[in-house]
Amino acid sequence: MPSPNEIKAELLRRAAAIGFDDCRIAPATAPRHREEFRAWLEAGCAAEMDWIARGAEKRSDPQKVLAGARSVIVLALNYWQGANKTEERVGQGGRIARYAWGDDYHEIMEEKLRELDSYLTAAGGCQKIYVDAGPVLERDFAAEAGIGWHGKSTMLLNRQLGTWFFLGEIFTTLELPFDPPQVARCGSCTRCIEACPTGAISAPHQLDSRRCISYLTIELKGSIPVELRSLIGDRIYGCDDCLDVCPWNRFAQVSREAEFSARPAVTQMRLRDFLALTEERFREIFRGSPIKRIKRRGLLRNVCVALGNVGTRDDLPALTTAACDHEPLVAEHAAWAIEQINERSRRDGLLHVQDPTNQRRSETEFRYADSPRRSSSTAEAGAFPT
Ligand code: B12
Ligand code: SF4
Ligand code: SF4
Repeated sequence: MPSPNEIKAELLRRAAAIGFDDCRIAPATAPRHREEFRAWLEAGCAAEMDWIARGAEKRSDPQKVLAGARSVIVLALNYWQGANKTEERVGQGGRIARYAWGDDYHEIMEEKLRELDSYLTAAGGCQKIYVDAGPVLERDFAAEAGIGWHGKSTMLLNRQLGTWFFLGEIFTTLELPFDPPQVARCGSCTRCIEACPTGAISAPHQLDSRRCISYLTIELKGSIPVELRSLIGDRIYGCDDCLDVCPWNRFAQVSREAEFSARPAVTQMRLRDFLALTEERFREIFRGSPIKRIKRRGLLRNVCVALGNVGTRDDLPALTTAACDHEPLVAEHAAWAIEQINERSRRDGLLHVQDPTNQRRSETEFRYADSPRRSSSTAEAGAFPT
């Protein structure tokens, strides 16, 4: 049998060979922030994600995940596709969070993790693998293993990858040499907190899902609270604002995974084109994409909110059809969007009449004047956190 050091060396070699960007090991002990996690649940910050509370016991004790677990191997996979692509689409196609531009990371990572699992089984271990969906506080194990540190946005930050990476874990009964945690490097920076359009980061390391656009556009199944709709702007799936502003993303390198590159639906469709999608066409376009999870009804709901915020009178015919959609969720949000556009047009008309120079504001100017706060890009980042 190889020694623990030999197993670790071979594991790292294989992880790099199959494309992981980092691989480190933490002890399979109770996660450091389990009490904070409990408090987060009790404060209602998980919103309607009841599945998190259901798995709370396991999330607080790795022995309940895998009896006899000794080590948690944490793997990071970069998905960064280069700068500015989302900004280019502002107001046209609606913004989609970068992690969802290409193929679904769950399947891509699970396949890679299974390869490493086979090696560890041959080395005498018994394993369980997780990507996102398991009852695991992934960022706590990742921080303990030294993959990065807990940013104030709650994102895990890595010195080379910034925030743009996924996490996966292998719980194993093998006792492997552990890696040391890293020191936190946010310093006095608070950009992510300031950039959040909805104030969802209520304090450093505290995220209230009830206000987070990522939650509202992906996890929430029903109607989006009316008071939050205007703050969503043109985001139709997830949100990257607290990631975009992070100065550590200056060091991000384009991912080596071709599967994460953007699909045509993500880069080419205009907002109102999404409203014409049938169930069948939606499935075709988003097969193998994370976006398929929210189904046609979820995507069209989000598109209506975005059009309500940035749309023009040209979008009204498509919205009028959507207001009769067979899904009441879509119909309700379409009716709201029509009201918003009409209201803007009325105000635009008033401004036009009141303006003595008769210089009508351009549609774009008008749109942005009424749109929610926009975040600056990483490229504009000034002070670097110490
Ligand atoms: C539920 C969930 C969400 C929810 C809630 C997010 C949240 N912050 O809790 C919503 C839908 C909002 C969401 C959004 C996003 N998510 Co998400 N999400 C998860 C999931 C499934 C569970 C997170 C969880 O347990 N939350 C409970 C809270 C308490 O835990 P936590 O946020 O991880 O907080 C940790 C630290 O903040 C720390 N902590 C707590 N208090 C304190 C205090 C101090 C002083 C310190 C130092 C630390 C600390 O301990 C906590 C436990 O580790 C994980 C996968 C997993 N199984 O872990 C993915 C995961 C966190 N998500 C991920 C991603 C990519 C996103 C988005 C970027 C997607 C997007 N672009 O729209 C956004 C980012 C929003 C954000 N700022 O976090 C990645 C993050 C990778 C990374 N580099 O960090 C994960 C790890 C999935 C994966 N396998 O890659 N997500
Ligand atoms: S993902 Fe968006 S809404 Fe959620 S905390 Fe970050 S900036 Fe705020
Ligand atoms: S934006 Fe600043 S405070 Fe927020 S995670 Fe990045 S370095 Fe930390």
